[in-house]
Amino acid sequence: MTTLFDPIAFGAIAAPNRIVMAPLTRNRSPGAVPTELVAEYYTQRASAGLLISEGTAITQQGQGYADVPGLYAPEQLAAWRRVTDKVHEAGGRIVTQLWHVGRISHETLQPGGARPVAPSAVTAKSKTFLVNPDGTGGFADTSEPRALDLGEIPGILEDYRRAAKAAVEEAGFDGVEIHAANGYLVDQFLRSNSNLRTDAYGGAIENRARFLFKVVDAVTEGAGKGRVGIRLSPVTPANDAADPDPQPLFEHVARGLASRDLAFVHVIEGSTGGPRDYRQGERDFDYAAFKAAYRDAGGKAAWIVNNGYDGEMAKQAVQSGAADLVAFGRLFIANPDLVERLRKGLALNEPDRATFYGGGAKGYTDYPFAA
Ligand code: 8OZ
Repeated sequence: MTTLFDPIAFGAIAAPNRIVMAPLTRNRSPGAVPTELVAEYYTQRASAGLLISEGTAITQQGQGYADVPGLYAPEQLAAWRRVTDKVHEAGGRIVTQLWHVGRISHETLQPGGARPVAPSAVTAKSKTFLVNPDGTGGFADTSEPRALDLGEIPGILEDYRRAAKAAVEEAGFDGVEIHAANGYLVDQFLRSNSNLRTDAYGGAIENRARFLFKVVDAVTEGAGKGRVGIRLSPVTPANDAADPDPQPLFEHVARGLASRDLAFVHVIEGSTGGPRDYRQGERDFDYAAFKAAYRDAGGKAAWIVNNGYDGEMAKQAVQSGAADLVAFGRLFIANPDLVERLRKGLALNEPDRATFYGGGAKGYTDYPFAA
């Protein structure tokens, strides 16, 4: 019987266990450059089977929140190299999450104060987080986006390819995860409420999924085969993502991904950070059918599940074969040694919400290891 603590190899990655640290936005990289504290934070968690970095902007246009790190300037890549070197010295593995927020941004974060870009000029009913010049932080409505011209799409795909290549070759990551979840740019193309395009990227499911597949191909060209994963959230309402019937949309996505040589597919079940039984439209989403669509089409990637798992649920998911690995978010914020705690059945530290976003060491690198 396969357990949560058994090793697994997928693509170019060999993990000593099936416990993954989920990507977690922490807003502790002023000027988009990760600090030494960021390196310490990830290194503390290096016993995870795989670390997935917080969402990291592929370009300044892809930035949507204050103090989120990037992959588009030499000093950002050099700083990430210090992070990945420390993680590797500690025996860990780390991929970075490639992030373009699309319309979930604010003019003050964009190059030249421009409007954020999106599939269509539809403002999200969502907030972003900004830091004021006096250092205080606050939530702000997302700005009205402008629709991407058809002719601009190759440039965005090139941004993905370049960031993926730099992430592996310069920043030293073991691979990359494409952020295609939670209402950001790739998800905005998928959903009928944010994609009103009438060209080859809008309308029918096949068209709305086109951008995602092109991003996967560009990122694979940049990072190399076996070094690319993707994160999807079929039903989440995060950032105003909505679709009347996600099942056929995501089964189409699953079939298209099957032929693309991914290392892993990472699925958020339910509402991100919220109820697992959340649904969009008339019917419950069938996650087993979604996975079967991928496997039946020949997909070989490792299957990572996420959202509200505790140790028991995770053990069950791996033992039953429902998943190959399980990603934990909040539990990893509060427990740097989560693997050991789950293995030994030790008590868990409680995460402190007040220090999730922004700040320094408090609530970041000061959670205690088990005695
Ligand atoms: C929480 C706060 C800001 C961003 C996501 C990257 O939902 C995020 C995010 C989460 O994927």
